[in-house]
Amino acid sequence: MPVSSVILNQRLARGCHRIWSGVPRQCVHVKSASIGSDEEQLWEAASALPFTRARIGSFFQERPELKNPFLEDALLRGYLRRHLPHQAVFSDLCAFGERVCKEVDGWGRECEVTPPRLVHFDPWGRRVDHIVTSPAWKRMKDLSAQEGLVAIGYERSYGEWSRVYQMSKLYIYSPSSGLYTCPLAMTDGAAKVIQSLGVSRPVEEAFSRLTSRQPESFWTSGQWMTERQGGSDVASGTETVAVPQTDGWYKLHGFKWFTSATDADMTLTLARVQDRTGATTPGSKGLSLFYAEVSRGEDGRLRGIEVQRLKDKLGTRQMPTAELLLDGLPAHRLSEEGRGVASIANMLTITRIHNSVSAAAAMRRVVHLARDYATRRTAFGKLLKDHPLHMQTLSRMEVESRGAFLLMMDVCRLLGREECGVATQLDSHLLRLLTPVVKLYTGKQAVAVVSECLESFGGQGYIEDTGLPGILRDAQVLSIWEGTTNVLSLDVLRCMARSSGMVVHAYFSHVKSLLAGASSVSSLAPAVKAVDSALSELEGFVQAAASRGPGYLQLSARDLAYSLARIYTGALFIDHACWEGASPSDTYAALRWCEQDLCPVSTNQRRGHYDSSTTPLDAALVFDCLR
Ligand code: UCC
Repeated sequence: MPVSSVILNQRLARGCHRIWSGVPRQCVHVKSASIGSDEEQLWEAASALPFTRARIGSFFQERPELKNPFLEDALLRGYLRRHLPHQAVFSDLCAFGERVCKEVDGWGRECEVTPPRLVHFDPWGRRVDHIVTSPAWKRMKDLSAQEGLVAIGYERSYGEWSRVYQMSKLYIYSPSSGLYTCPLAMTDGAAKVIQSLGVSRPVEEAFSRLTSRQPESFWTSGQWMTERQGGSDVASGTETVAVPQTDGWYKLHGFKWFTSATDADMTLTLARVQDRTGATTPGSKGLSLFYAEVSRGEDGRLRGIEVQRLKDKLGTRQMPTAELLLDGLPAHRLSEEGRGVASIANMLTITRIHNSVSAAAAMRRVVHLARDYATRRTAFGKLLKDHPLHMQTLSRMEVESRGAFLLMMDVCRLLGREECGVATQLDSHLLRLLTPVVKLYTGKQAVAVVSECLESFGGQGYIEDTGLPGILRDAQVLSIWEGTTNVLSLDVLRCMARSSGMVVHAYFSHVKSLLAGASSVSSLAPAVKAVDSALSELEGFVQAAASRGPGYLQLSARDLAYSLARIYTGALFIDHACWEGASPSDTYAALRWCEQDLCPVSTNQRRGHYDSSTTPLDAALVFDCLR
């Protein structure tokens, strides 16, 4: 190659610094072809440059570092300092946070890259239906027992604050858990159902295993509710029948369309008891709640279960989700006949709260990583943290994450009070109303915040082995399972109607009492004013809507639930910022939260969104046949 070409290549190499890796390959070719000393000197000079030969340059972006999630979370520590100032709790959470970032987070990644698989047959053709999970998934089970991730809620060592302690631990753990929080949510829910129905034979042993700290005896539970006809409309969608046996047990026959974490040791499930003629009662009144163990016979086959296939999902790939044929599964009836939905409702309350913990935790995790990345990544001549627009974006996400945390923790507080027998009627009403509210609101927030946050890593946020895309995929399920946003919005209406409005009365009086405590804090005045006026609007809406038809209320259900969430969270922000140990960040976050439209249900009412004339227009728009 002529010397002039070499020089040209060098210029190209300089000009395309960092972006064009084609140049070095040509330089390699030059070296092998060089014969004269001039050319060798040129080669020496060229190889001192970046991107010469087959090099890829000297610049490598530093990865965001996961630090101890307990120590990094000022709001979590502040909240616990305020409500649960026990040295033992702080030491445990700090040690666990260290374990999560140093050890467990890697296992979570292992779960993601080694998803479960189903082995239907053994090498000799016998049906075995083995769900093979990764070693990391199994380690998660042992860790869950050792760390008391379910047990803490039942040991109640910290009385009414035990749930807050347990959920703080799960909040630290969740984003690194490889979705092991899903079986833990159902395990906790099953323990709660058993406890509320009475811990007696034959579920005594199951209860002690579900709440055990011993890895060798710890069990997880499934929650098999969803059938082909629908996951939401459980009352009419459940076809599984329970055939009574002479020993008092039942055999279940049916098909469960989504069963999560199917490697569980036991399950709670719904079925319709058959009478002597084989008939069953339709609807909700025909459903009973059953307990079944997942076990194998001497032939190695699952007793009464065939695993049809594993689901191919957008996210939660770390965890097996299966279709199951129940073909004579031995089961014990836990509820009275026909009280299945009411009896499993406790499980739904627990899993919905766990869902909110995971949602708040996902937001916290991405903001934590983005914050760290902003101190490492330089663009346009300075670190990301020195770009005001970038920091504005991160601070908005920080406010959302804090809001999700405060709302979620308050529901955990209420749950703890109820379980320890210290809940007032107001607390119980609030817990019933806020459980669907926190689940639906934080589930949606998580998808938005995680999606937004991936942008703050640039293209790296879209690269699979950074682990970041998996967080978004897993967040997407949070607004779907355990009741979609609309189903839960309707649950809000249902509990308002069933309590004859008591749940909203409790809501209004609690928010007012939180605001009253802040009336003299001038720095929070704009926030207090915003929440106060949104609350008046909401009260006005609820009073007026009562005289409208059910169709009107139904159309408002989603906005109503959002309003309940935003106003209540605003009051929690204010309350937390008033605490004597609060920081200026707490005040600033409260002010920011309260700047948004806190009462979208009034806003959209004024726009006529719930008027009956709007419904045909909405439908015509969707089908594009507006005239
Ligand atoms: O299984 C699934 C995936 C498992 C994965 C777990 C992940 C956990 C999170 C992990 C975090 C990482 S997903 C399953 C998803 N399916 C659902 O969530 C069901 C969604 N549908 C509903 O929630 C519906 O609203 C139904 C099924 C509850 C509605 O059924 P009914 O029969 O129409 O219900 P009714 O008639 O309204 O209520 C029947 C009884 C009433 O009690 P009584 O008879 O005493 O008046 C209600 O008060 O049940 C009571 N009840 C409730 N109680 C109904 N809902 C509730 C509730 N939410 N809380 C308390």
